[in-house]
Amino acid sequence: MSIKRTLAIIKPDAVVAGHTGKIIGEIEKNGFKIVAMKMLHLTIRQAEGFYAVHSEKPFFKDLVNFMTEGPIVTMILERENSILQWRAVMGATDPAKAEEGTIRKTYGTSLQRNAVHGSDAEDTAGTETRYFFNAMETL
Ligand code: IDP
Ligand code: MG
Repeated sequence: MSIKRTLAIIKPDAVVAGHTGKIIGEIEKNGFKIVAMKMLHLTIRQAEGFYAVHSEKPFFKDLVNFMTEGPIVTMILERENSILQWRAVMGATDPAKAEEGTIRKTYGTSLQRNAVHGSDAEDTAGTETRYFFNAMETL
């Protein structure tokens, strides 16, 4: 298995609650290398662009409002099989259904306010990392 990259986001609910450090600790403990990281406060347009794939979903507007309500921390993570491994560490989308010990189970508070994001496939990992980080930042 080759070393691959994925995009992780600590969402506004987890940042404002003061969980950033603990979540970064979980990431490192699980063997991911953080190869790029930045904190930023998304505009509505930026959040709409990031979640464009969900633009027809009934929860889209609420999701965009949530993702713009405060700062986020976005990171590129690297390890073997990083996309699936990061999704396993995050847990299921709905914290109520996530496994014990996962980040979403521990820090998520609702289906929407679920603390973290992770890319779901190789193509989206590529698109999403390029959305936040330019070529020079990801060497
Ligand atoms: P994922 O983050 O586990 O990949 P997606 O289905 O891609 O889940 O949804 C993106 C984000 O949209 C979720 O992480 C969650 O914050 C929000 N979301 C997904 N489904 C719902 C819903 O049914 N109601 C409200 N928010 C939702
Ligand atoms: Mg998704």
